[in-house]
Amino acid sequence: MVQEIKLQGKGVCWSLRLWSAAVISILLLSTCFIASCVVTYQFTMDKINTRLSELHAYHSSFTCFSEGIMMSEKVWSCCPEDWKPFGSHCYLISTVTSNNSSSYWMESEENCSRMGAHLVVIHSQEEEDFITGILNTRLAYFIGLWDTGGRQWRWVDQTPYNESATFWHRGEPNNDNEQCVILNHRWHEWGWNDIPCSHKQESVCQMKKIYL
Ligand code: MMA
Ligand code: CA
Repeated sequence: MVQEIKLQGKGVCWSLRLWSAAVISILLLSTCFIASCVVTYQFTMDKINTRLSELHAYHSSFTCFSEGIMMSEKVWSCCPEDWKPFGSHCYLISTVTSNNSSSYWMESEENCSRMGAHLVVIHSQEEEDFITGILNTRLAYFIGLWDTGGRQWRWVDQTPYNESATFWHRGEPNNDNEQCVILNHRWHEWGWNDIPCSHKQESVCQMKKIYL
């Protein structure tokens, strides 16, 4: 009888130790988990805030859209107010105000860049279709493509000019003295045309979305 009680006492002692070890481990693990959440959150917020304050110099408010279907992959993408979102970019139709310029194309690019953007760069049929869908068929718009000389076409964001993703009108480009490019509607079709940089045209600006 006495022996039995002793054995029971030892058992209680061991299970108590095991339980304490388990509780302490769980507490330690949850502390680590919470700490890593706090650090990750702080790091992400710092990155977003830096990008937002950079852009707040040009834009006072933004519109954000939720992307992704599953809760786990849900992100917010933002464009400055009045800019239109498509893919990973935001787009704005813009006009320069000056009345006398030797290069309205250059002025248009500078105007975009004052907003933290650049003249639009087009790399796919989908992007071409989205952009032409927001334009007025009676107007013409500068894009971020120019001839550095001798028909060497270059995009303003330095991405490579890919001949197989170009949307020139039939017969264009047609003139070595026309070193800037517009998007316009001709013969019921949107397309690109080289024109003199000194012509005054509307323009399309583009910038990367901000992801939250
Ligand atoms: C014509 C055609 C174009 C050229 C513009 C210049 C109206 O279109 O020749 O290729 O760029 O003129 O204004
Ligand atoms: Ca032309």
